[in-house]
Amino acid sequence: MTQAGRFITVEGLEGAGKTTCLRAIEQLLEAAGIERPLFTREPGGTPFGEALRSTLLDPRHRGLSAEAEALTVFAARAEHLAQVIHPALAAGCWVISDRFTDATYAYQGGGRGLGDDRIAVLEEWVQGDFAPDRTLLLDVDPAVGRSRVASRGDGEDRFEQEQDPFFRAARAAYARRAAADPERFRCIDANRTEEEVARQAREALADLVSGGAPDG
Ligand code: T5A
Repeated sequence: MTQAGRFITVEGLEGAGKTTCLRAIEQLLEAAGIERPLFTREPGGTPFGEALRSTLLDPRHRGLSAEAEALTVFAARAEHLAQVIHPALAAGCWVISDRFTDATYAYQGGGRGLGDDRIAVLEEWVQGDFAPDRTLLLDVDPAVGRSRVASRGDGEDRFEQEQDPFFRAARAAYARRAAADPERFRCIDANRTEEEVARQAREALADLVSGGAPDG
């Protein structure tokens, strides 16, 4: 049996509920008979990428320059693409990533104020015109997301220590990306209950899944 691999990304601010959404996607793919989906994340996804992730999230690096941050996420992404994403897609697997390049436009482009143009240079350099087939954007009020993260009670990483203006700018950058590419993006109201977010996630992928089950 063969199947066409698809690349799905899930985006949103902290506490948007990406974990819930990823569980719903896993169940959806299983029910549709899509075999061997690969779930991965950014920054991360490879030993090198996970090491960079730990460094990026470490609160001791508070004040890291926006440029260093952007270059680091793209270094991790280059390795993720070469070692994991491209090989899996070539083997016909679906790849589902918890964050990808839209997060760089949101956090470094918007939140840190680097702007889209400099991110676009790195994007072109690292990935050419490669892009997700579908991106689920979990749009959450930053205050709602942050209160969810706080109630988890496991401490704050370097990004979670940022303040409201940072998250508002990141949310606005995500919204601009989604508005500019409605073919790829599906916006999910992540202020709703976990069940409702899961339902919206399933709906957002229904067309791809129905066209992506194994043939033959
Ligand atoms: N980053 C990443 C960049 O700056 N640039 C980049 O290019 C990339 C790729 C990664 C950080 O790196 C930055 C962005 C990030 O700050 P991360 O851990 O991947 O960090 O991202 P976080 O957003 O911090 O992950 P979280 O785990 O905090 O968010 P989730 O996954 O969206 O939230 P989740 O599902 O764990 O839920 C959080 C809590 O809320 C509850 C859950 O039970 C949980 O307790 N919850 C809900 N409660 C009520 N209603 C709902 N609908 C709920 N959904 C979840």
